Amino acid sequence: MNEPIRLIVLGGFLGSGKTTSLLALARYYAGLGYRTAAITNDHGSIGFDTQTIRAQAIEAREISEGCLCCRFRDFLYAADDLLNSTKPEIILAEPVGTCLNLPRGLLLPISRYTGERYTTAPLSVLVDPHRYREMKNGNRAEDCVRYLFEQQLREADILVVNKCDTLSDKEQDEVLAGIRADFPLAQLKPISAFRGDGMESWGRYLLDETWQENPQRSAVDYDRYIDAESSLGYLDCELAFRSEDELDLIALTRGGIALLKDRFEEIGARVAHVKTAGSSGRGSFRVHWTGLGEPEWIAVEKALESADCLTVTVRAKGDPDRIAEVFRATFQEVAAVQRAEPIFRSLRAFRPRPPREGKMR
Ligand SMILES: Nc1nc2c(ncn2[C@@H]2O[C@H](COP(=O)(O)OP(=O)(O)OP(=O)(O)O)[C@@H](O)[C@H]2O)c(=O)[nH]1
Ligand SMILES: [Mg+2]
Repeated sequence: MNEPIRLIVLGGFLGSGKTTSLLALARYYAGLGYRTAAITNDHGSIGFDTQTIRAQAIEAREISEGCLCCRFRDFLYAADDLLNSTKPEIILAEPVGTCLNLPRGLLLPISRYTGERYTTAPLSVLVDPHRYREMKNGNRAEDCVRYLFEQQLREADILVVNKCDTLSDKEQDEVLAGIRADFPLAQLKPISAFRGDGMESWGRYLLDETWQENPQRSAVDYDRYIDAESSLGYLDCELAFRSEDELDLIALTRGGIALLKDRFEEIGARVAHVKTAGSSGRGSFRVHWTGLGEPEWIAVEKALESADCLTVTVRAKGDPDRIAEVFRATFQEVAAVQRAEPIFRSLRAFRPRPPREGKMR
């Protein structure tokens, strides 16, 4: 009989760095000679993270329109499909950044029903230290979102404190001490997925067969979970531009994101993660903005699409219809500066379906 495949689940709030860490882990395991594949998860069907992961030549399957626990059967189909096609030794799975109840909703049924094919690694929950501080100070986050954030941390076997490259040694010590005091029974792994710091210690632990489950886990309050999930509006959009002159997509996107920041603030929409991918004759790029600090621009080697086009997903606390209205007006305005007209090939905004307790679909 074949060895069971190691299934590594990377949880954590929106923008905490799950996709970046998944790619860093895949690189680390490739260096050790393992074949890896990925399962991604999105409320929409635009597949932003899937494209990012496939661009690194990693085989990926995507579960859309619902979280991994609610789509458990689809998750198993996806894992089995990978198993039968690319035969990975390790599958790295990224649930949506609002997913809760991963130990009971995903890891337990995997062990119970498919233990001969898959062996689960300890649950990692990525933490953005700046979000942690924001949630702890509590002046921006409303209760239900803070509940979701903290409950995600309570579920973790390993709390992976990411983005340590953005902290001084003193700040890192303070954040780690705070997290250790709040969640004393989870393993703590500081990393920088960007720089690769801490990957060895975390990556090895994920392969360790002798790991201990965090005994601190408490039951999920589904009412608060549902409130949090539906309070975070979701938007995805694919847009192109009609223009007589040559378009400067980078300048247009820069203007669009800057204006969105102001407009979202005006309507009280609090950004958790805006992800943008663009492709033009002048090059391809991704822009991430987590609502903390400045948007981050990443140059991408491979054009995601040939024409001047943008893919945008937004997760922000606020009314999705208002968010969509503002989004549309913003891109009309910044396109007009270049005498261009946006063509919204698709634009959808909604409150994600409430997670359903104990229901497998
Ligand atoms: N400075 C720094 N930034 C990071 C690091 N890891 C991720 N980021 C940035 O954090 C932002 C969010 O990263 P993602 O990997 O997309 O986060 P995610 O958790 O997958 O986000 P969702 O899929 O929306 O939930 C991006 O701007 C990343 O470049 C890190 O180690 N250091
Ligand atoms: Mg992601």
